[in-house]
Amino acid sequence: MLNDLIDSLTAFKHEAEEAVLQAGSEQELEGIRVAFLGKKGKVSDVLKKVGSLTNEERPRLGQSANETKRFLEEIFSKRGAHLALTLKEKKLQSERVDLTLPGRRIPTGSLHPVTTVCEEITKAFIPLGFTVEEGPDIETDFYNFEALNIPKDHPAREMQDTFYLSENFLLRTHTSPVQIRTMEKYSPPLRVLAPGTVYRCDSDVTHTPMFHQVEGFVVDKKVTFAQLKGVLTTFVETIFGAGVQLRFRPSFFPFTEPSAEVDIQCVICGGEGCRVCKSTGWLEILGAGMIDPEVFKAVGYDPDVYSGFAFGMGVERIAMLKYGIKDLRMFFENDVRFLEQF
Ligand code: 2U9
Repeated sequence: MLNDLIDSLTAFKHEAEEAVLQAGSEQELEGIRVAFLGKKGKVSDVLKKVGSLTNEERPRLGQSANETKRFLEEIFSKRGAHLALTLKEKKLQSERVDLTLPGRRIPTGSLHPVTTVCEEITKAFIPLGFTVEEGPDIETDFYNFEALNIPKDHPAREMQDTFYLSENFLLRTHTSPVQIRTMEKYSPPLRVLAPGTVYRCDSDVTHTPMFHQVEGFVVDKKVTFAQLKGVLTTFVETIFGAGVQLRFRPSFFPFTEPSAEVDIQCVICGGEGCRVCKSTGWLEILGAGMIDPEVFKAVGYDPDVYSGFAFGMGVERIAMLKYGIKDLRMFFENDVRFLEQF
């Protein structure tokens, strides 16, 4: 009997060895381990028969069973370690990263061309001693019109198709109110630039209800029209290049007297005449003039002591001329193929 049992244990070793080699996963291996070494496993079954042995035989079976258990535990442990390693290698292989692959480009945003040109215009005036001021988009009738010598019923109000929010409040039609507010806040001498968004109830191929302006003004004792010409010549040369000709045409604005519209030599044809300049050789780029004494009176400056000049330009128009953009509406369509060119 004892020998039969010991033979069974020896046979288990061979059986288990073969089964373990066949095990392809850790779960399978565990199943085999339980079949041999578990509470209801083959080794336990043999040990249950110890009652039928003599007192001398029992320790011999015990010894043989322990030796079999040690042997089995060792082959399970070795195979387990081997399977774990194989699994890890497979995982590493499948998750392999090719570090030599070129990176994917993440699309980045860029500044809107109107923002860029607005900054360029502003920067052109900084070396001339100008500082920048900003004001609210919603204005009162006083700051947008009255203080600028545009009283109620003045025909100039019709020129600037206004979005009224109420009888007294409106969307500013120009950035000039910023300059009125600046004059109220500070005393001369002043050299100030007012860039910003403006609104007019007007929409066609060459007008949008919202656009951008940069206005500027200088107030001091004895400011002259000659100084205005000097400042604008320097500005034009910074933005459009040295040697570009300017011309001043008489004009009218309620807030300046005398007033002028300023043209530059056509940047497309160099003055020869083309479709952009309508064969004139000139392009209108801004308006300007000496600040009207009535404007000084509205902010409490003495027009007999102080004089000043002011100018104003549309940023979209400057951007169109500088970059040869033919259609104003392109600025507001937000087509990235257009926007990313700047
Ligand atoms: C104060 C006094 C005077 C600002 C000026 C213009 C002439 C002008 C237009 C250009 C194209 C507006 O965007 S546009 O349609 N502007 O022609 N602007 S003088 O004069 C001022 C401003 C503030 C206190």
